[in-house]
Amino acid sequence: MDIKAIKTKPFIDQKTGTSGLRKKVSVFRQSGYIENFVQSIFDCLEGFEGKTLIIGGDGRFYNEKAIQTIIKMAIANQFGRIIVGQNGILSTPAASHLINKHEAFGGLILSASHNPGGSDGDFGIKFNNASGGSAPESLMQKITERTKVIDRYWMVDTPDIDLSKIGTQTIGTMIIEVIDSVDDYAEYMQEIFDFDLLKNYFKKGIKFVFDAMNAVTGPYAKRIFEKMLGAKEGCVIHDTPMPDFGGLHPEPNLVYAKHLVDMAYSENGPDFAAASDGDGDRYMILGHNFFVNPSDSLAILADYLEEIPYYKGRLYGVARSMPTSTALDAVATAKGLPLYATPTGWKYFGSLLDNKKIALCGEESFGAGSLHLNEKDGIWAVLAWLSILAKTGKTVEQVVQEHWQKYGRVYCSTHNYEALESDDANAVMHHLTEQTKTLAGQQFGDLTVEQAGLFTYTDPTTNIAEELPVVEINFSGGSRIIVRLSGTGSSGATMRVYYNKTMTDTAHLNDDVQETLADLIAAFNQISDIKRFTGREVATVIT
Ligand code: VG1
Ligand code: CO
Repeated sequence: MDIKAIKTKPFIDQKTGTSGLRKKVSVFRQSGYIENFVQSIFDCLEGFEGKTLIIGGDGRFYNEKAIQTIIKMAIANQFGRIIVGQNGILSTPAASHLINKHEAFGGLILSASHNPGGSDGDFGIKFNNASGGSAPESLMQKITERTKVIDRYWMVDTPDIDLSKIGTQTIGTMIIEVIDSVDDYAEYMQEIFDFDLLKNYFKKGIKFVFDAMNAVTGPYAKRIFEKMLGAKEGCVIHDTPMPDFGGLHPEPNLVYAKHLVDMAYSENGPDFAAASDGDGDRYMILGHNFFVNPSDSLAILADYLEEIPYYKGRLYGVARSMPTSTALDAVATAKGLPLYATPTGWKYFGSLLDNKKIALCGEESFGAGSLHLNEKDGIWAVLAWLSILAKTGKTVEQVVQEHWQKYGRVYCSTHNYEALESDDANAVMHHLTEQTKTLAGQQFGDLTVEQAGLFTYTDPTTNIAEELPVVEINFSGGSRIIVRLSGTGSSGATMRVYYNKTMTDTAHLNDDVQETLADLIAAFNQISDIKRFTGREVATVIT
Protein backbone atom coordinates (compact mmCIF):
# COMPACT_ATOMS: atom_id res chain seq x y z
CA MET A 1 0.00 0.00 0.00
CA ASP A 2 1.08 3.48 -0.84
CA ILE A 3 2.19 5.50 2.18
CA LYS A 4 2.32 9.18 1.28
CA ALA A 5 3.99 12.11 2.99
CA ILE A 6 1.57 14.97 2.57
CA LYS A 7 2.93 18.51 2.76
CA THR A 8 1.21 20.78 5.23
CA LYS A 9 1.56 24.11 7.00
CA PRO A 10 1.62 24.34 10.79
CA PHE A 11 -1.29 25.79 12.71
CA ILE A 12 0.35 27.83 15.39
CA ASP A 13 -2.70 28.19 17.63
CA GLN A 14 -2.89 24.55 18.64
CA LYS A 15 -2.56 25.11 22.36
CA THR A 16 -3.52 22.10 24.43
CA GLY A 17 -5.47 22.55 27.66
CA THR A 18 -6.24 20.51 30.76
CA SER A 19 -7.40 17.55 28.66
CA GLY A 20 -5.83 17.55 25.21
CA LEU A 21 -6.93 19.74 22.31
CA ARG A 22 -10.40 21.26 22.37
CA LYS A 23 -11.67 23.66 19.73
CA LYS A 24 -14.78 24.61 17.82
CA VAL A 25 -15.79 22.08 15.17
CA SER A 26 -15.20 24.79 12.55
CA VAL A 27 -11.53 24.90 13.56
CA PHE A 28 -11.17 21.12 13.38
CA ARG A 29 -12.77 21.14 9.93
CA GLN A 30 -9.98 23.19 8.39
CA SER A 31 -8.11 21.15 5.86
CA GLY A 32 -5.14 19.39 7.45
CA TYR A 33 -5.97 20.44 11.02
CA ILE A 34 -6.67 17.03 12.56
CA GLU A 35 -3.90 15.54 10.45
CA ASN A 36 -1.37 18.04 11.81
CA PHE A 37 -2.33 17.45 15.40
CA VAL A 38 -2.42 13.66 15.16
CA GLN A 39 0.88 13.53 13.28
CA SER A 40 2.39 15.86 15.88
CA ILE A 41 1.35 13.37 18.55
CA PHE A 42 2.84 10.45 16.62
CA ASP A 43 6.04 12.43 15.92
CA CYS A 44 6.52 12.93 19.67
CA LEU A 45 6.07 9.25 20.55
CA GLU A 46 8.61 6.49 20.25
CA GLY A 47 8.40 2.75 19.76
CA PHE A 48 4.81 2.31 18.64
CA GLU A 49 5.60 0.41 15.45
CA GLY A 50 3.62 -2.83 15.44
CA LYS A 51 1.82 -1.90 18.67
CA THR A 52 -1.88 -1.50 19.44
CA LEU A 53 -3.79 1.78 19.38
CA ILE A 54 -7.27 2.12 20.89
CA ILE A 55 -9.59 4.58 19.14
CA GLY A 56 -13.07 5.79 20.06
CA GLY A 57 -15.10 8.84 20.91
CA ASP A 58 -18.27 10.11 22.48
CA GLY A 59 -20.28 10.18 19.25
CA ARG A 60 -20.38 13.93 18.87
CA PHE A 61 -20.42 15.67 15.50
CA TYR A 62 -17.24 14.91 13.51
CA ASN A 63 -16.49 11.74 15.52
CA GLU A 64 -16.61 9.28 12.62
CA LYS A 65 -14.88 11.60 10.15
CA ALA A 66 -11.99 12.12 12.58
CA ILE A 67 -11.74 8.39 13.29
CA GLN A 68 -11.48 7.51 9.59
CA THR A 69 -8.62 10.01 9.21
CA ILE A 70 -6.84 8.74 12.32
CA ILE A 71 -7.10 5.10 11.24
CA LYS A 72 -5.48 5.87 7.88
CA MET A 73 -2.74 7.85 9.59
CA ALA A 74 -2.13 5.09 12.14
CA ILE A 75 -1.70 2.64 9.26
CA ALA A 76 0.73 4.99 7.52
CA ASN A 77 2.67 5.51 10.75
CA GLN A 78 3.06 1.72 11.15
CA PHE A 79 1.00 0.90 14.20
CA GLY A 80 0.30 -2.86 14.18
CA ARG A 81 -3.26 -3.10 15.40
CA ILE A 82 -6.19 -0.78 15.91
CA ILE A 83 -9.07 -1.53 18.23
CA VAL A 84 -12.00 0.77 17.62
CA GLY A 85 -15.45 0.87 19.21
CA GLN A 86 -18.42 0.03 16.99
CA ASN A 87 -19.65 3.16 15.20
CA GLY A 88 -16.67 4.91 16.73
CA ILE A 89 -18.19 4.87 20.21
CA LEU A 90 -16.07 4.47 23.36
CA SER A 91 -16.50 6.32 26.63
CA THR A 92 -13.30 7.74 28.12
CA PRO A 93 -13.23 5.17 30.96
CA ALA A 94 -13.99 2.33 28.54
CA ALA A 95 -11.12 3.42 26.28
CA SER A 96 -8.82 3.66 29.28
CA HIS A 97 -9.81 0.15 30.35
CA LEU A 98 -9.18 -1.23 26.85
CA ILE A 99 -5.67 0.28 26.84
CA ASN A 100 -4.91 -1.63 30.04
CA LYS A 101 -6.64 -4.82 29.00
CA HIS A 102 -4.85 -5.08 25.66
CA GLU A 103 -1.59 -3.61 26.95
CA ALA A 104 -1.92 -1.13 24.14
CA PHE A 105 0.62 1.55 23.33
CA GLY A 106 -2.09 4.10 24.00
CA GLY A 107 -5.34 5.49 22.75
CA LEU A 108 -6.84 8.44 20.96
CA ILE A 109 -10.13 9.59 22.46
CA LEU A 110 -12.31 11.91 20.41
CA SER A 111 -14.32 14.09 22.72
CA ALA A 112 -14.66 17.59 24.07
CA SER A 113 -16.11 15.96 27.18
CA HIS A 114 -18.57 18.29 28.92
CA ASN A 115 -18.46 20.96 26.18
CA PRO A 116 -21.53 21.26 23.90
CA GLY A 117 -21.55 19.29 20.64
CA GLY A 118 -23.09 19.64 17.19
CA SER A 119 -21.69 21.38 14.12
CA ASP A 120 -21.50 24.68 16.03
CA GLY A 121 -20.16 23.05 19.20
CA ASP A 122 -16.78 21.76 20.25
CA PHE A 123 -14.65 18.81 19.24
CA GLY A 124 -11.55 17.44 20.91
CA ILE A 125 -8.74 14.89 20.75
CA LYS A 126 -6.76 13.55 23.65
CA PHE A 127 -3.96 11.04 23.77
CA ASN A 128 -3.84 8.53 26.61
CA ASN A 129 -0.64 6.58 27.11
CA ALA A 130 0.01 2.96 28.13
CA SER A 131 -1.08 3.73 31.70
CA GLY A 132 -4.59 4.32 30.35
CA GLY A 133 -4.40 7.91 31.58
CA SER A 134 -3.93 11.23 29.81
CA ALA A 135 -0.48 12.01 28.55
CA PRO A 136 1.69 13.90 31.06
CA GLU A 137 2.06 17.67 30.80
CA SER A 138 5.64 17.41 29.51
CA LEU A 139 4.54 15.32 26.51
CA MET A 140 1.59 17.62 25.80
CA GLN A 141 3.98 20.58 25.71
CA LYS A 142 6.25 18.73 23.31
CA ILE A 143 3.27 17.99 21.07
CA THR A 144 2.20 21.64 21.14
CA GLU A 145 5.69 22.68 20.06
CA ARG A 146 5.64 20.11 17.27
CA THR A 147 2.35 21.45 15.87
CA LYS A 148 4.07 24.80 15.32
CA VAL A 149 6.72 23.45 12.97
CA ILE A 150 5.20 20.36 11.38
CA ASP A 151 5.42 20.35 7.58
CA ARG A 152 4.16 16.88 6.58
CA TYR A 153 1.98 14.05 7.76
CA TRP A 154 1.79 10.39 6.75
CA MET A 155 -1.32 8.99 5.16
CA VAL A 156 -2.48 5.95 3.20
CA ASP A 157 -5.00 6.04 0.43
CA THR A 158 -7.57 3.42 1.34
CA PRO A 159 -11.38 3.38 1.47
CA ASP A 160 -13.11 4.19 4.77
CA ILE A 161 -13.41 1.33 7.25
CA ASP A 162 -16.93 0.04 7.94
CA LEU A 163 -17.23 0.87 11.64
CA SER A 164 -20.75 -0.49 11.94
CA LYS A 165 -19.74 -4.14 11.63
CA ILE A 166 -18.11 -5.93 14.54
CA GLY A 167 -15.15 -8.00 13.35
CA THR A 168 -11.56 -7.98 12.18
CA GLN A 169 -10.27 -6.57 8.93
CA THR A 170 -6.72 -6.43 7.58
CA ILE A 171 -5.27 -3.61 5.55
CA GLY A 172 -1.68 -4.29 4.50
CA THR A 173 -0.06 -5.48 7.73
CA MET A 174 -2.53 -3.59 9.92
CA ILE A 175 -5.19 -5.48 11.86
CA ILE A 176 -8.31 -3.45 12.55
CA GLU A 177 -10.76 -4.80 15.11
CA VAL A 178 -14.17 -3.21 15.42
CA ILE A 179 -15.42 -4.25 18.85
CA ASP A 180 -18.63 -3.90 20.83
CA SER A 181 -18.27 -0.61 22.70
CA VAL A 182 -19.73 -1.92 25.96
CA ASP A 183 -18.75 -5.62 26.42
CA ASP A 184 -15.31 -5.25 28.01
CA TYR A 185 -16.25 -2.36 30.27
CA ALA A 186 -19.41 -4.09 31.50
CA GLU A 187 -17.46 -7.25 32.23
CA TYR A 188 -14.90 -5.22 34.16
CA MET A 189 -17.58 -3.56 36.30
CA GLN A 190 -18.77 -7.05 37.18
CA GLU A 191 -15.32 -7.88 38.50
CA ILE A 192 -15.35 -4.81 40.75
CA PHE A 193 -18.89 -4.73 42.12
CA ASP A 194 -21.13 -7.37 43.66
CA PHE A 195 -23.75 -7.59 40.92
CA ASP A 196 -25.89 -10.04 42.92
CA LEU A 197 -26.16 -7.51 45.73
CA LEU A 198 -27.14 -4.82 43.24
CA LYS A 199 -29.65 -7.09 41.44
CA ASN A 200 -31.39 -7.75 44.75
CA TYR A 201 -31.42 -4.06 45.46
CA PHE A 202 -33.17 -3.28 42.18
CA LYS A 203 -35.62 -6.17 42.85
CA LYS A 204 -36.83 -4.26 45.90
CA GLY A 205 -38.33 -1.75 43.52
CA ILE A 206 -36.08 1.25 44.05
CA LYS A 207 -37.05 4.11 41.72
CA PHE A 208 -33.97 4.73 39.63
CA VAL A 209 -33.25 7.14 36.75
CA PHE A 210 -30.01 7.46 34.82
CA ASP A 211 -29.69 10.38 32.42
CA ALA A 212 -27.11 9.77 29.70
CA MET A 213 -27.70 13.30 28.33
CA ASN A 214 -27.84 11.94 24.73
CA ALA A 215 -24.11 11.35 25.07
CA VAL A 216 -21.82 8.36 25.26
CA THR A 217 -23.01 6.54 28.40
CA GLY A 218 -26.45 5.57 27.01
CA PRO A 219 -25.42 2.13 25.68
CA TYR A 220 -23.30 1.44 28.76
CA ALA A 221 -26.06 2.38 31.18
CA LYS A 222 -28.73 0.42 29.33
CA ARG A 223 -26.61 -2.71 29.32
CA ILE A 224 -25.39 -2.45 32.92
CA PHE A 225 -28.39 -1.05 34.77
CA GLU A 226 -31.31 -2.37 32.74
CA LYS A 227 -30.04 -5.63 31.24
CA MET A 228 -27.49 -6.88 33.76
CA LEU A 229 -28.88 -5.49 37.01
CA GLY A 230 -32.57 -5.66 36.22
CA ALA A 231 -33.42 -1.98 36.66
CA LYS A 232 -36.75 -1.12 35.07
CA GLU A 233 -36.65 -0.81 31.29
CA GLY A 234 -36.73 2.84 30.31
CA CYS A 235 -35.03 4.04 33.48
CA VAL A 236 -32.08 5.14 31.35
CA ILE A 237 -33.18 8.34 29.67
CA HIS A 238 -31.60 10.29 26.79
CA ASP A 239 -29.93 6.98 26.03
CA THR A 240 -28.80 7.39 22.40
CA PRO A 241 -25.50 9.14 21.67
CA MET A 242 -26.38 11.97 19.27
CA PRO A 243 -24.02 14.21 17.26
CA ASP A 244 -25.45 17.33 18.93
CA PHE A 245 -26.49 15.61 22.20
CA GLY A 246 -30.05 16.46 21.21
CA GLY A 247 -29.36 20.07 22.15
CA LEU A 248 -28.42 19.19 25.75
CA HIS A 249 -25.23 20.54 27.27
CA PRO A 250 -23.73 17.27 28.52
CA GLU A 251 -22.34 18.54 31.79
CA PRO A 252 -24.05 16.89 34.76
CA ASN A 253 -24.66 19.66 37.24
CA LEU A 254 -27.52 21.60 38.80
CA VAL A 255 -27.73 23.97 35.84
CA TYR A 256 -27.24 21.83 32.73
CA ALA A 257 -29.10 18.79 34.09
CA LYS A 258 -31.88 20.85 35.60
CA HIS A 259 -34.52 18.58 34.05
CA LEU A 260 -33.16 15.69 36.13
CA VAL A 261 -32.90 17.83 39.26
CA ASP A 262 -36.57 18.84 38.81
CA MET A 263 -37.50 15.18 38.46
CA ALA A 264 -35.64 14.26 41.66
CA TYR A 265 -37.35 17.08 43.52
CA SER A 266 -40.85 16.19 42.27
CA GLU A 267 -43.44 14.51 44.48
CA ASN A 268 -43.12 10.98 43.12
CA GLY A 269 -39.56 11.49 42.01
CA PRO A 270 -36.88 8.81 41.92
CA ASP A 271 -35.12 7.51 45.05
CA PHE A 272 -31.88 7.68 43.15
CA ALA A 273 -31.05 9.73 40.06
CA ALA A 274 -27.74 10.05 38.27
CA ALA A 275 -26.34 11.67 35.15
CA SER A 276 -23.06 11.65 33.30
CA ASP A 277 -21.23 13.90 30.85
CA GLY A 278 -20.35 13.80 27.14
CA ASP A 279 -17.56 11.24 27.38
CA GLY A 280 -18.82 9.36 30.44
CA ASP A 281 -16.17 10.26 32.97
CA ARG A 282 -18.32 12.48 35.21
CA TYR A 283 -21.35 11.77 37.36
CA MET A 284 -23.99 13.54 39.40
CA ILE A 285 -25.92 11.84 42.20
CA LEU A 286 -29.32 12.89 43.50
CA GLY A 287 -31.63 11.31 46.05
CA HIS A 288 -35.31 12.09 46.39
CA ASN A 289 -35.40 15.84 47.10
CA PHE A 290 -31.68 15.75 47.69
CA PHE A 291 -28.53 16.77 45.79
CA VAL A 292 -25.19 15.22 46.65
CA ASN A 293 -22.38 17.70 46.28
CA PRO A 294 -19.50 15.99 44.44
CA SER A 295 -17.02 16.95 47.17
CA ASP A 296 -19.23 15.25 49.78
CA SER A 297 -19.70 12.33 47.42
CA LEU A 298 -15.94 11.80 47.25
CA ALA A 299 -15.64 11.85 51.05
CA ILE A 300 -18.51 9.35 51.37
CA LEU A 301 -16.97 7.06 48.74
CA ALA A 302 -13.73 7.12 50.75
CA ASP A 303 -15.58 6.24 53.92
CA TYR A 304 -17.31 3.22 52.38
CA LEU A 305 -14.86 2.08 49.72
CA GLU A 306 -13.50 -0.90 51.60
CA GLU A 307 -17.03 -2.28 51.94
CA ILE A 308 -16.66 -3.13 48.24
CA PRO A 309 -14.60 -6.35 48.27
CA TYR A 310 -12.40 -5.28 45.33
CA TYR A 311 -10.96 -2.50 47.50
CA LYS A 312 -10.52 -4.45 50.75
CA GLY A 313 -6.99 -3.81 51.99
CA ARG A 314 -6.19 -1.57 49.04
CA LEU A 315 -7.19 1.82 50.37
CA TYR A 316 -3.60 3.10 50.24
CA GLY A 317 -4.53 6.75 50.30
CA VAL A 318 -6.91 9.27 48.78
CA ALA A 319 -6.58 12.41 46.68
CA ARG A 320 -8.68 15.37 45.69
CA SER A 321 -8.02 18.22 43.35
CA MET A 322 -7.09 21.23 45.42
CA PRO A 323 -10.35 23.18 44.81
CA THR A 324 -12.39 20.12 45.84
CA SER A 325 -13.72 20.68 49.35
CA THR A 326 -11.86 19.46 52.40
CA ALA A 327 -14.67 17.02 53.27
CA LEU A 328 -12.37 14.22 52.15
CA ASP A 329 -9.65 15.35 54.57
CA ALA A 330 -11.80 14.57 57.62
CA VAL A 331 -12.31 10.99 56.42
CA ALA A 332 -8.62 10.59 55.64
CA THR A 333 -7.70 11.81 59.12
CA ALA A 334 -10.22 9.50 60.80
CA LYS A 335 -8.95 6.51 58.86
CA GLY A 336 -5.28 7.47 59.10
CA LEU A 337 -4.96 7.65 55.31
CA PRO A 338 -2.46 9.75 53.38
CA LEU A 339 -4.24 12.59 51.58
CA TYR A 340 -3.01 14.47 48.52
CA ALA A 341 -4.38 17.77 47.16
CA THR A 342 -3.39 18.07 43.50
CA PRO A 343 -3.84 20.74 40.85
CA THR A 344 -7.02 20.49 38.77
CA GLY A 345 -6.96 17.92 35.97
CA TRP A 346 -6.92 14.16 36.08
CA LYS A 347 -3.34 13.77 34.92
CA TYR A 348 -2.06 14.77 38.36
CA PHE A 349 -3.79 11.75 39.89
CA GLY A 350 -2.15 9.48 37.33
CA SER A 351 1.25 9.22 38.98
CA LEU A 352 -0.36 8.77 42.41
CA LEU A 353 -2.45 5.89 41.07
CA ASP A 354 0.49 4.36 39.17
CA ASN A 355 2.64 4.46 42.30
CA LYS A 356 -0.06 2.96 44.54
CA LYS A 357 -0.15 6.06 46.69
CA ILE A 358 -3.92 6.32 46.36
CA ALA A 359 -6.91 4.10 45.66
CA LEU A 360 -9.52 6.84 45.21
CA CYS A 361 -9.51 10.35 43.82
CA GLY A 362 -11.95 12.96 42.66
CA GLU A 363 -12.81 16.52 41.79
CA GLU A 364 -15.49 19.02 42.72
CA SER A 365 -16.44 19.13 39.03
CA PHE A 366 -18.40 15.86 39.35
CA GLY A 367 -15.56 13.46 38.61
CA ALA A 368 -14.27 10.52 40.66
CA GLY A 369 -12.30 7.39 39.98
CA SER A 370 -10.15 4.73 41.55
CA LEU A 371 -7.29 2.36 41.00
CA HIS A 372 -9.51 0.34 38.66
CA LEU A 373 -8.47 2.57 35.75
CA ASN A 374 -6.57 5.78 35.15
CA GLU A 375 -9.44 8.15 34.34
CA LYS A 376 -12.46 9.40 36.16
CA ASP A 377 -15.40 7.11 35.63
CA GLY A 378 -19.06 8.14 35.81
CA ILE A 379 -20.77 4.75 35.66
CA TRP A 380 -18.29 3.33 38.16
CA ALA A 381 -19.19 6.13 40.60
CA VAL A 382 -22.91 5.39 40.20
CA LEU A 383 -22.27 1.68 40.81
CA ALA A 384 -20.22 2.55 43.90
CA TRP A 385 -23.10 4.66 45.25
CA LEU A 386 -25.62 1.91 44.49
CA SER A 387 -23.37 -0.53 46.36
CA ILE A 388 -23.36 1.74 49.42
CA LEU A 389 -27.16 2.04 49.34
CA ALA A 390 -27.67 -1.69 48.78
CA LYS A 391 -25.28 -2.60 51.57
CA THR A 392 -26.59 -0.12 54.17
CA GLY A 393 -30.26 -0.13 53.19
CA LYS A 394 -30.20 3.66 53.66
CA THR A 395 -31.48 6.37 51.36
CA VAL A 396 -29.14 8.79 49.62
CA GLU A 397 -30.13 11.55 52.02
CA GLN A 398 -29.62 9.37 55.11
CA VAL A 399 -26.11 8.44 53.96
CA VAL A 400 -25.17 12.10 53.50
CA GLN A 401 -26.85 13.36 56.68
CA GLU A 402 -25.10 10.70 58.74
CA HIS A 403 -21.83 11.65 57.13
CA TRP A 404 -22.30 15.30 58.13
CA GLN A 405 -23.25 14.30 61.68
CA LYS A 406 -20.08 12.28 61.98
CA TYR A 407 -17.55 14.53 60.24
CA GLY A 408 -19.19 17.95 60.06
CA ARG A 409 -20.21 19.57 56.80
CA VAL A 410 -18.06 21.56 54.44
CA TYR A 411 -20.40 23.91 52.63
CA CYS A 412 -19.11 24.39 49.13
CA SER A 413 -20.06 25.89 45.82
CA THR A 414 -18.34 26.78 42.57
CA HIS A 415 -19.20 30.09 40.91
CA ASN A 416 -18.32 30.07 37.22
CA TYR A 417 -18.04 33.30 35.29
CA GLU A 418 -18.36 32.04 31.73
CA ALA A 419 -17.61 33.80 28.43
CA LEU A 420 -15.38 36.53 29.84
CA GLU A 421 -13.04 38.46 27.58
CA SER A 422 -9.64 36.80 28.06
CA ASP A 423 -7.97 40.12 28.80
CA ASP A 424 -10.53 40.97 31.50
CA ALA A 425 -10.16 37.55 33.12
CA ASN A 426 -6.38 37.88 33.11
CA ALA A 427 -6.68 41.33 34.63
CA VAL A 428 -8.74 39.95 37.54
CA MET A 429 -6.22 37.16 38.11
CA HIS A 430 -3.35 39.61 38.05
CA HIS A 431 -5.10 41.97 40.45
CA LEU A 432 -5.97 39.11 42.81
CA THR A 433 -2.41 37.82 42.80
CA GLU A 434 -1.15 41.27 43.74
CA GLN A 435 -3.80 41.63 46.44
CA THR A 436 -2.89 38.33 48.09
CA LYS A 437 0.53 39.72 48.99
CA THR A 438 -0.99 41.95 51.67
CA LEU A 439 -4.07 39.97 52.67
CA ALA A 440 -2.76 37.99 55.64
CA GLY A 441 -4.33 39.22 58.86
CA GLN A 442 -7.00 41.28 57.10
CA GLN A 443 -10.57 41.07 58.33
CA PHE A 444 -13.68 40.58 56.15
CA GLY A 445 -16.69 40.65 58.47
CA ASP A 446 -16.13 37.73 60.84
CA LEU A 447 -13.52 36.23 58.55
CA THR A 448 -9.79 36.68 59.09
CA VAL A 449 -7.32 35.84 56.34
CA GLU A 450 -4.74 33.39 57.58
CA GLN A 451 -2.71 32.98 54.44
CA ALA A 452 -3.04 33.89 50.77
CA GLY A 453 -1.03 33.42 47.59
CA LEU A 454 -0.51 31.22 44.57
CA PHE A 455 -0.86 27.47 44.97
CA THR A 456 2.35 25.43 44.79
CA TYR A 457 2.16 21.70 44.21
CA THR A 458 4.97 19.32 44.96
CA ASP A 459 4.55 16.00 43.18
CA PRO A 460 5.07 13.39 45.93
CA THR A 461 6.57 10.89 43.51
CA THR A 462 9.11 13.18 41.83
CA ASN A 463 9.40 15.88 44.52
CA ILE A 464 9.24 18.47 41.76
CA ALA A 465 7.49 21.66 42.89
CA GLU A 466 5.36 23.69 40.52
CA GLU A 467 3.67 27.04 41.12
CA LEU A 468 0.25 27.23 39.47
CA PRO A 469 -1.80 30.24 38.38
CA VAL A 470 -4.32 29.41 41.10
CA VAL A 471 -5.07 31.93 43.83
CA GLU A 472 -5.92 30.58 47.27
CA ILE A 473 -7.14 32.62 50.22
CA ASN A 474 -7.38 30.69 53.48
CA PHE A 475 -9.33 32.07 56.41
CA SER A 476 -9.19 31.01 60.02
CA GLY A 477 -11.74 28.29 60.83
CA GLY A 478 -11.17 26.42 57.58
CA SER A 479 -12.96 28.69 55.09
CA ARG A 480 -11.32 29.10 51.69
CA ILE A 481 -11.65 30.94 48.40
CA ILE A 482 -9.83 29.52 45.39
CA VAL A 483 -9.76 31.17 41.98
CA ARG A 484 -8.49 29.84 38.66
CA LEU A 485 -9.18 30.08 34.96
CA SER A 486 -10.62 27.09 33.12
CA GLY A 487 -8.31 25.21 30.78
CA THR A 488 -11.00 23.35 28.85
CA GLY A 489 -12.96 26.11 27.10
CA SER A 490 -12.72 26.73 23.36
CA SER A 491 -13.26 30.48 23.30
CA GLY A 492 -12.95 33.44 25.68
CA ALA A 493 -12.25 32.66 29.32
CA THR A 494 -14.12 31.07 32.20
CA MET A 495 -13.19 32.03 35.73
CA ARG A 496 -13.98 29.50 38.44
CA VAL A 497 -14.30 30.68 42.03
CA TYR A 498 -14.52 27.92 44.62
CA TYR A 499 -15.93 28.58 48.07
CA ASN A 500 -15.61 26.33 51.15
CA LYS A 501 -16.81 26.82 54.70
CA THR A 502 -16.48 24.17 57.40
CA MET A 503 -19.39 23.72 59.82
CA THR A 504 -19.21 21.36 62.78
CA ASP A 505 -22.16 22.80 64.72
CA THR A 506 -24.77 20.04 64.25
CA ALA A 507 -27.58 22.61 64.47
CA HIS A 508 -26.31 24.06 61.18
CA LEU A 509 -25.92 21.09 58.88
CA ASN A 510 -28.90 21.88 56.65
CA ASP A 511 -28.65 25.60 56.03
CA ASP A 512 -28.91 27.23 52.64
CA VAL A 513 -25.59 26.82 50.84
CA GLN A 514 -25.38 30.21 49.13
CA GLU A 515 -26.50 32.08 52.27
CA THR A 516 -23.92 30.25 54.34
CA LEU A 517 -21.23 31.24 51.86
CA ALA A 518 -22.48 34.83 51.44
CA ASP A 519 -19.71 36.44 53.51
CA LEU A 520 -17.05 34.61 51.50
CA ILE A 521 -18.71 35.66 48.24
CA ALA A 522 -18.75 39.27 49.45
CA ALA A 523 -15.09 38.99 50.40
CA PHE A 524 -14.25 37.72 46.92
CA ASN A 525 -16.11 40.57 45.24
CA GLN A 526 -14.25 43.06 47.39
CA ILE A 527 -10.78 41.54 47.01
CA SER A 528 -11.02 40.79 43.28
CA ASP A 529 -12.89 43.90 42.19
CA ILE A 530 -14.36 41.63 39.52
CA LYS A 531 -17.15 44.02 38.66
CA ARG A 532 -14.74 46.78 37.75
CA PHE A 533 -12.68 44.50 35.50
CA THR A 534 -15.46 42.48 33.85
CA GLY A 535 -18.73 44.30 34.46
CA ARG A 536 -20.10 41.12 36.05
CA GLU A 537 -22.07 41.33 39.29
CA VAL A 538 -22.74 37.60 39.66
CA ALA A 539 -21.56 34.27 38.27
CA THR A 540 -23.25 32.72 35.23
CA VAL A 541 -23.24 29.10 36.38
CA ILE A 542 -23.39 28.22 40.08
CA THR A 543 -22.95 24.59 41.08
C1 VG1 B 1 -12.68 21.13 34.05
C2 VG1 B 1 -12.87 20.76 35.51
C3 VG1 B 1 -11.76 19.79 35.94
C4 VG1 B 1 -11.76 18.58 34.99
C5 VG1 B 1 -11.64 19.03 33.55
C6 VG1 B 1 -11.76 17.90 32.57
O1 VG1 B 1 -11.44 21.77 33.88
O2 VG1 B 1 -12.84 21.90 36.32
O3 VG1 B 1 -11.99 19.41 37.26
O4 VG1 B 1 -10.69 17.74 35.30
O5 VG1 B 1 -12.68 19.96 33.25
O6 VG1 B 1 -12.97 17.22 32.74
P1 VG1 B 1 -11.31 23.36 33.78
O7 VG1 B 1 -9.88 23.61 33.46
O8 VG1 B 1 -12.27 23.80 32.71
O9 VG1 B 1 -11.72 23.88 35.11
V1 VG1 B 1 -13.72 16.46 31.45
O10 VG1 B 1 -14.98 15.62 32.03
O11 VG1 B 1 -14.16 17.80 30.53
O12 VG1 B 1 -12.52 15.66 30.67
CO1 CO C 1 -15.71 14.34 30.68
